[in-house]
Amino acid sequence: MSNLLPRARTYALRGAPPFHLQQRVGLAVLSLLLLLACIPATLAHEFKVGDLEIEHPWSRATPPGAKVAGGYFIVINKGSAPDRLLSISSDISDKAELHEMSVKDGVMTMRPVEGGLEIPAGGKVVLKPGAYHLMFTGLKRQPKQGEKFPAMLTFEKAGSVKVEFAVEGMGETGSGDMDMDHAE
Ligand SMILES: [Cu+2]
Repeated sequence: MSNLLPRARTYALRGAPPFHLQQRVGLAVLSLLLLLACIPATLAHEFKVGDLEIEHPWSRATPPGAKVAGGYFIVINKGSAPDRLLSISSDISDKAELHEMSVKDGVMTMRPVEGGLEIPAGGKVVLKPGAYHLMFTGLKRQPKQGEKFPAMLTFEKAGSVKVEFAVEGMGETGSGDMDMDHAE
């Protein structure tokens, strides 16, 4: 802070409004606080294994009696070779499958992805409602909004990683809109 004083004096001598410097210091402090506030959230929602980063796994609360729940996240491959998401498991359900959704002749269909999902070298795949997604089938209990449940993702090269799915509200559609196209 010591080097601020001569600058403050310079401003005062030039007749600059005294609040000018205060405003700037205030903005710097605000930015720093925002930055610090963001760090724990980012760490809590990001998982790494090998060259892969898994960002913000999330699911949705389900109505009583529901047998399936979706699972979504972004996976980024920072490596120079493609990898493949092979399987998923979680205590919340009997099974977890990888699905893709598409519209054919105006009918929305959902089917399992055969042979795993490729994560291109240096690329990313977005799992979201209306596109690639996980489906937890045979739910043993209903995921509740605000909780997190663990799951294991297994990749061909990077291996297995334990992640936590943050459960959001029933109407949540994710950051993007509900487009029915495949993710690239
Ligand atoms: Cu599905």
